[in-house]
Amino acid sequence: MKLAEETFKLIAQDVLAVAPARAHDLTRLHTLRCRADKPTVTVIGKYNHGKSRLLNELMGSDVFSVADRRETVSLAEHVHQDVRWLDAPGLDADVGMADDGRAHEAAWLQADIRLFVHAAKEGELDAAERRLLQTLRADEERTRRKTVFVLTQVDQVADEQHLGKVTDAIRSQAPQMTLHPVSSTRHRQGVEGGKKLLLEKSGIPALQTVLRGAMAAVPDARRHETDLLLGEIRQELKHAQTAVIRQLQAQRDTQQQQRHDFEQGLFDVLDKVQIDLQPVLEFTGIDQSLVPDTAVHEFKLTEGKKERARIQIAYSRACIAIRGHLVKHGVVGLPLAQQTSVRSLDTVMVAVMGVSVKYRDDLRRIFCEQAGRDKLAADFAHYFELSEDRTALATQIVDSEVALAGADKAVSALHTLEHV
Ligand SMILES: Nc1nc2c(ncn2[C@@H]2O[C@H](COP(=O)(O)OP(=O)(O)O)[C@@H](O)[C@H]2O)c(=O)[nH]1
Ligand SMILES: [Mg+2]
Repeated sequence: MKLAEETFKLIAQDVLAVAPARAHDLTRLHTLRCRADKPTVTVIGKYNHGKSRLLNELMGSDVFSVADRRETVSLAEHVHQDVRWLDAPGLDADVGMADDGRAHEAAWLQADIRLFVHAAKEGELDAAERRLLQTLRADEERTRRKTVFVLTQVDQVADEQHLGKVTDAIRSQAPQMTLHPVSSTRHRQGVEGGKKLLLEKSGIPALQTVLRGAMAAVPDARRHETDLLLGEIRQELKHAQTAVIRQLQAQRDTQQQQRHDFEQGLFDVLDKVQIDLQPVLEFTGIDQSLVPDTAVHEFKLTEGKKERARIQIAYSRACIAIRGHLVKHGVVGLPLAQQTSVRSLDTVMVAVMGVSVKYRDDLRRIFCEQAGRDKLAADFAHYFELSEDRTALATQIVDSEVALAGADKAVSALHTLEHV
């Protein structure tokens, strides 16, 4: 069934977003699914080798412009007896890009059958023609689009013997190809003069028979080509989809594992801190740290000062242990939005713990009670998630999710193309 242009365009967009290298195949599919009904025949070959005239003779009318100089700059199209004939510009090394583009369009995007045209009087194929022929052959193997080798202007060659030499030479250059020698001039003379022998000798009727056979095979070839292109694209999309699913899974696993390692590590550190704090927290009698100093004690070392120093040191050690854990897990600073102009305060430790701890009760509350530990775990996890590597990973995951959505969309778009 033919597909609406607009529908195809939307599908192509989705597919191309995932498989940009398939632009050419999609354009061809566009021809196959939206345009093509009549078999399309085009010519391909160098300037002045008689392409336009050959098409005129095959159709039996002078539709396409024939010239001794460079002609046929645009793609000319004519429908004749249910066949779409396309006259393409010539291919030459010194030809501008525009002509090459149009010849490419005709041969690769439009045509079901290509007539590879080479004038007998030019002798052997040149390197560019040989390359082109190889490409056409390879494409025929893949897509089943036929290339027919037409040796034109055979009347221009001195005699049969010379023609034999030329055909032998070309056959050895392109052994897989069958040559179809023709003369448009003889054909025209035969038609106009009603000369049957000349007509036969022109090679055009024989070529028409070959073409009829090729045209009969076009519907099958098109089905094959459509299935082939869709199949290849489908596979590429599935590959892309699988790859992004795997990537996303790996990223999520990493994300989870890192979080788990961070939390587990912090628990272990807090357990150790708690044990280390025990000697400081356990005391008998009165808590000297709570006994205030007075002016009299200003330059004296009191029990209260000693105790408070012990608590400070214990607290510092706890902080060092936690800071070590944070750095190990990439929590090296405050997120940008939270930074102040006072660099020494710009740390996660200060943000979570405050500036200092003086009393045993504070140490107990912060490090030993469940609520305190839970709060530490939650606060540090918060900064862990805001650290550079973690936010980068989170961004990567979002990117992968977007890519996966794109791949899913492309797969279902292609599915539509396959089943509408
Ligand atoms: N003698 C002779 N001249 C031909 C034949 N076919 C084409 N020509 C001439 O070759 C020139 C180029 O032909 P054209 O079809 O325009 O070549 P194109 O550039 O490949 O399309 C024109 O002058 C044609 O009349 C042929 O079979 N015999
Ligand atoms: Mg031409």
